Amino acid sequence: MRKQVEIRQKILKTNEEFAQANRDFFRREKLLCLNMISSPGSGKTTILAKTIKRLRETVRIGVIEGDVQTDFDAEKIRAMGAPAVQIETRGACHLNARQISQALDELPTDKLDVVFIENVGNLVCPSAFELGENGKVAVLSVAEGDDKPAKYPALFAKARAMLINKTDLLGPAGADFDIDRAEADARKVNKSIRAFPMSAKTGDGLEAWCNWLTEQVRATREP
Ligand SMILES: Nc1nc2c(ncn2[C@@H]2O[C@H](COP(=O)(O)OP(=O)(O)O)[C@@H](O)[C@H]2O)c(=O)[nH]1
Ligand SMILES: [Mg+2]
Repeated sequence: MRKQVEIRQKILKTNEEFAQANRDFFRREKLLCLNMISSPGSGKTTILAKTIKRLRETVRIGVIEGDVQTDFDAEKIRAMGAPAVQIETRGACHLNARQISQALDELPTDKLDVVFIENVGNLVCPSAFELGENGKVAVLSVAEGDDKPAKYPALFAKARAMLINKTDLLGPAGADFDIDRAEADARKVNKSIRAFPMSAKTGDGLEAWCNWLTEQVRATREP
């Protein structure tokens, strides 16, 4: 047991060294980096694709995609005209900072304002591994249930923003999700978290999220 604890500490220490190097890089380049974390299927890739389309003229976005297998998501991002690098973790349930450091070499970071990291779909492991990002963005969809912030507080405690996606599925014949409850539970562990209900499918709510993102870019460029 002690040995396992030692191995885990070593992994986290190595990860922190790479995370610090990434952090220094983002600070030097005045580049915003946001780490998106959610369960599989909540809509991260769709939200990113719609965000890229909407902000095409004003914010230059690049994406690092993390999945256990396939490069489907990087292809979807490239189809929107944005640069994307796919990391296949081959079984691992989260991205680590070394992988991000390598992926950054493949992105034209000098021509970007934001690097989004789409982490592997999982509400637990990714929030334990710092990647050197400026902030985390938690994504939920209304089909997952409004109790997730209460059940998985670690992610919501660290996130700058929470996106509540698929609001088009709300209604008597659809999903039963109390947005106020989800927000209130997230605020119990994080008073400053911003909540953005949205439907990436219909575009509803995307404007508020894109305005917030634009403001985050501005604050990173001119601190
Ligand atoms: N109804 C609805 N479906 C959505 C919405 N956003 C994404 N989806 C669908 O949900 C599925 C998973 O989306 P994806 O973006 O791949 O999720 P990811 O695994 O978090 O990247 C896809 O079939 C999307 O078309 C939404 O706002 N409303
Ligand atoms: Mg995806």
